[in-house]
Amino acid sequence: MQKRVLSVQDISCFGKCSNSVALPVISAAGHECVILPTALLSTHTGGFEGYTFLDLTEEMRRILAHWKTLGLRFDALYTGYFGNAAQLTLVREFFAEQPLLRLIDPVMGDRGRLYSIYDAQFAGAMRDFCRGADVITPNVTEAALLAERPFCGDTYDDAAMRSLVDALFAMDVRRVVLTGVRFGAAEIGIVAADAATGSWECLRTPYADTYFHGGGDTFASALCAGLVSGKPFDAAARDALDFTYRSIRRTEPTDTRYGLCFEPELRTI
Ligand code: PXL
Repeated sequence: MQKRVLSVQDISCFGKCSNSVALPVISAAGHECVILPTALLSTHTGGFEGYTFLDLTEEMRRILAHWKTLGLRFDALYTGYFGNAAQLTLVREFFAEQPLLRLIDPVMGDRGRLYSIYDAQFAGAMRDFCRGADVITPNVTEAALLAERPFCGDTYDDAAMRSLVDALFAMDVRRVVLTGVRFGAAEIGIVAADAATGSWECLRTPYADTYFHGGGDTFASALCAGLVSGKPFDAAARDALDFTYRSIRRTEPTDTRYGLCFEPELRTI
């Protein structure tokens, strides 16, 4: 039977991220991707002046109430950018009883800074929301926020990285994929760790020396697609990283706010 994924994140009309990435990537893997939009923006908030922002909390409430009457079921819940903390509670309560794969990309910030609409209180609410997740995919900024530690840059020695991941496991999370980890001057990549098996994989790609917007969303969507396809965790993480890297290689670095050129890679997913 075809698998059904629910993607809960915003729609940013311009600047490929969130649902604009989740829909094609998850669909290309052969799965149905249903969206529950958290907000509607003219662009993402990463570098465009004067973006519009329509909060959809009340509409989410109405949509979920309708779905309840239909008894809809999903195989996976994949969440990203939320409009506010109340939305976290809404989604948590709705899915409290459903046995499904929970992949949470705790989107809150990057390069040591919170995105413009969030504050420390939201980070606390996201910490609660992550409890019980099968997989979380924080970048190093988000990992520090979740673990309530100061941001110490994107280069970690092995002991510091293990201590950070252990702090995330203590939030009752089964698997952590730490993204945007620098491995020396020439490489960047991820750490994929599983609390139950103790597996710990550092996966690397060449560092492009440019920050491309939407890389985290491309990675998390591809990881979600792979896990729903039944790939083992490490293989799904490796393939998602490769997909993201290939998309970055195709992206013209003229304006990195415009997102990744992932479309030509969709057939490889
Ligand atoms: O890529 C994460 C993201 C998603 N959605 C919106 C954003 C960002 C990051 O800036 O602004 C609206």
